[in-house]
Amino acid sequence: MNLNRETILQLAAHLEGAELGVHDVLKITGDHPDMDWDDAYAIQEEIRLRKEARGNKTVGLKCGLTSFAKMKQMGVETPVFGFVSDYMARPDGGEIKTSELIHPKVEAEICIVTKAPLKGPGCHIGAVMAAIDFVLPAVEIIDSRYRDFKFDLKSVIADNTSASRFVVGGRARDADELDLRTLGVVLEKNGEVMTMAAGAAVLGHPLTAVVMLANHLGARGQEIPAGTFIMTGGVTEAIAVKAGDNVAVRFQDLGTVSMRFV
Ligand code: OOG
Ligand code: MG
Repeated sequence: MNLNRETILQLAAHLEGAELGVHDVLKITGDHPDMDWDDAYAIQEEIRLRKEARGNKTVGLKCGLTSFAKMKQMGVETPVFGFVSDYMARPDGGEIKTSELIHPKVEAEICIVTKAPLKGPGCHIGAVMAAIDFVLPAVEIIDSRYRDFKFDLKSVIADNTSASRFVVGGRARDADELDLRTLGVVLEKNGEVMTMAAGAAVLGHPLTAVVMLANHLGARGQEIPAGTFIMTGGVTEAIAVKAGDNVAVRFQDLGTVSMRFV
């Protein structure tokens, strides 16, 4: 760690203030070029503690920048991890208020809920398969607090990986009924196909993202508890949305997740 405690707390307040106040900020590595990975995750952790102290429950974990399309879109090469809070959840088919967001984008994600704890280091895809309770589809609405979505990995980790809203829908399925690599995903906006991919777009297999998450937390002495909702990351590039847009994402074998931006 290169930043002192006071700076970590100040940056957490700065970034969460941008989220809650719906305004953008410049990437924080500009003023703090010596910030390291542990500093970045420490800032994110403080944002989580601020939300929990306010009474918001942490309701899931997210992997980000796990698909080649996302890495290419954002110009980065390493997955990142964050969390989602209760107030970020929106119902399937519901409305998302753009007045609460800076510059939202949508992405299609294959998600799991665990039934057993997962602990790294040494977590592997077999352990993840054994720990899955069910698979379900979601759309994440990301909203980087950084101006024009311009950031580097450390800045985006500190900003809780752009977490903003998420919609879980479709139908839950047993993992052994699905081939997550060939599972097709079609993202439509206003009735037009914008982009599509198969599950393998995420690190060759979406569960690889969960393996990486378990090993990332394990290196910090933490485990993923049973009953955890985990988003494995956008399968395609993210698509910008504005008020008036309708989004529907069709997941092979998992149904459709939709929402309206107002
Ligand atoms: C970072 C968050 C990425 C995903 O699924 O790839 C993410 C960003 O692109 O703003 O959630
Ligand atoms: Mg995402």
